Amino acid sequence: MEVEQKRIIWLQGAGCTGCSISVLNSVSPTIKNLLIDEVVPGQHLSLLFHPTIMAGSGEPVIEVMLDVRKEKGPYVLVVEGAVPTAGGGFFATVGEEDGRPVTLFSRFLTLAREASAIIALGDCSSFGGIPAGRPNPTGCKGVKDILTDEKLDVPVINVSGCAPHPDWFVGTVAYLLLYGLPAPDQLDELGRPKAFYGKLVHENCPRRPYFDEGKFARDLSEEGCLYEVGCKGPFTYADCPTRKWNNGVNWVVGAGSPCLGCTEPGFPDICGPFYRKISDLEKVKPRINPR
Ligand code: FSX
Repeated sequence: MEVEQKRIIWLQGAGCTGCSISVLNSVSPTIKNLLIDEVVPGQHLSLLFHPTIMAGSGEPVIEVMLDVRKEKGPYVLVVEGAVPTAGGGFFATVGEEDGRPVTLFSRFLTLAREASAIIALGDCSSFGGIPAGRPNPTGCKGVKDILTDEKLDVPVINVSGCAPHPDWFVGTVAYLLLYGLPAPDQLDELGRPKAFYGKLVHENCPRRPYFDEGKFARDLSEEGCLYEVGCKGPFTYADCPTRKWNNGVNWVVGAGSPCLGCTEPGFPDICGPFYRKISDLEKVKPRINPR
């Protein structure tokens, strides 16, 4: 059977590269399976450009990145990290043209225009995340906000989280390969796959019975719901309590720490201080049980 090559260009902006690290830690399939094998029968991912893991560097890889538009067939653009827009975007650059650095902002727009879909991987790329935290001197923005500003209508799937779970990325890619773009009712109002972000952390938290009976821990070592010590689970959508991390070993509340709200648009500004009860509930109320 002929194997179809599904081309991916992966841009990195303002972030910590934790999104890549998380995906590299995928267990089933492993990153080797993802890059070498057929992810779904008859389809192979062709990761043409990834700043951290590609072997090449310099002009040749920039050419590969740009040539993706000339060759026939669709490609998916993965964006990790926020896109700086202040000062013409010079806080992040990707390669050069005529000896001058080219901004990520400009590369992103060039590649986004012809992409069949964009996966905004991580909270920074989805909503701005930590790089866009107050006072945001670099003017960092998430992908969707930039496309809206530029009046570009390209399908975006937000795979939020700081960092995002590898399964959320792999599952999203597998869905794209198997079925194409998700129907609107498969995404939440923030453009995230409901399969992974459909439920509040609070709904499946093993400490939920404590919340219901009003038993709240006053410090992290106490028995009880962690809401009073900063848990953001009541307004955070993600399947961490059931999927867990590190191949299902544990998750944040299981390890005795509050959920930090890292999949949500307000992260980190409205989620901080992380270990204090959220003080301005008005900001998050609209996000509680909006469905
Ligand atoms: Fe952001 Fe990615 Fe947080 Fe880091 O680069 S979502 S800072 S885990 O890794 O963009």
